[in-house]
Amino acid sequence: MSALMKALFETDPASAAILAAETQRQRETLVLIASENYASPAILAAQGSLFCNKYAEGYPSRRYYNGCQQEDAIEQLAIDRAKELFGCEHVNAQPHAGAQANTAVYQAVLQPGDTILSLELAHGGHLSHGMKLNISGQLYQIVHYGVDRASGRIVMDQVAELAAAHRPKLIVFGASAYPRHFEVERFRAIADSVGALLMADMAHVMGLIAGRAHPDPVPFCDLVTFTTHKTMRGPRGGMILCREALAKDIDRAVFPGQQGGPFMHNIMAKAVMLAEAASPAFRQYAADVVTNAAAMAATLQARGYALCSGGTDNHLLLVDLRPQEITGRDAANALEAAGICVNKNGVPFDERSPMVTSGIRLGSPAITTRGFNVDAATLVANLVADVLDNLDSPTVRDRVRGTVAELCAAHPLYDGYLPA
Ligand code: DSN
Repeated sequence: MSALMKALFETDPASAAILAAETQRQRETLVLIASENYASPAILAAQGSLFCNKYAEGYPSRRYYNGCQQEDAIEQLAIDRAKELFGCEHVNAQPHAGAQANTAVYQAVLQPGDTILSLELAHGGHLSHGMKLNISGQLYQIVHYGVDRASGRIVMDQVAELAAAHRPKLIVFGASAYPRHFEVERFRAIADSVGALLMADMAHVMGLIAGRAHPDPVPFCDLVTFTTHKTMRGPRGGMILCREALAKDIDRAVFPGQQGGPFMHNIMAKAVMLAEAASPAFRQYAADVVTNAAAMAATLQARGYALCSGGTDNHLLLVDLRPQEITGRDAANALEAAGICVNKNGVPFDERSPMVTSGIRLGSPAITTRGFNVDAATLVANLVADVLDNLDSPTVRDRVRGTVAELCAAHPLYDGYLPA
């Protein structure tokens, strides 16, 4: 155990015991939650660094506090690495999360009452794209496009029609539960046809973009937001990329518009994440995430499960459980009991509530970080199907849990972090 961990166990045994239990849970379960991943030891070290002690309101070389030389250096390093990796004009590395990044964009480029055109939450969108209880839904007029009932794909003709009818100031694409690529060039053309700005929220797929395993929207968009802890495999947080013309407004909206002191320890971890994401190993990782998701999709389909949109282009699958007449909640609970963690998820045109749902969302990013290849991903998908086929069978649950334990033992996590 490291000296820092030793200090934690000595200072606060109660908290340390909870961390130990969580470490065990992460080591002994399979994570198929599409938005989760494992940060590297280097990223954990950066997040636990003494950069957490420093106030540094402002931006590199324009701070409101003294003593920020190393804060300037680390934030500039993160910015320069992001510019290089994504080929963008301006970077803001300070948003505490994806929702803050999106809210800052809205504050920067819109006035209250302006119109945003975005994907319906129930069709795979995100809270911060205009849900009525979110600040985005309260400050702005929201118009939503959706997916086609048969194909499960975004209906681009509807996007064009809604844009022409409502003249949005901002068009947003990006999603939390959409398994397909986006028609970026068509979005750009539609935005241009009505004089709207175009924002991509790439929270889910930015790691695939960094690893060149997903079409790159950056050249086509005025603004790109993303979270750093999903496929990017970094610390929890958000970032914004934009054109130089919007740089001042974006920076002002993040600070002082939305936030106070930046989390410098997290910005250090973002810098480390960007170095990792530029490596050849990360390119292989991104390719493997897509290959593993495709293998899981094919396996589940062969076992008789319906996938929204009929498959996947990226890291996630949305299983529609309506034909089996089981709820997403029951499916997710049964899988958790068998050692496999997924989330219940509404499917487009779902009749059930978001707390029950008719689907589950699966993703390959975490198991791929853990070193699972296509054969192992296929086995995992078969285990999922075994549980779903036998939802109430303790025998099947125990057998699957045994296989999960073997898989976890063969793909150890965070060796030496805490005693096993
Ligand atoms: N909550 C995230 C997800 O699970 O996709 C989106 O922010």
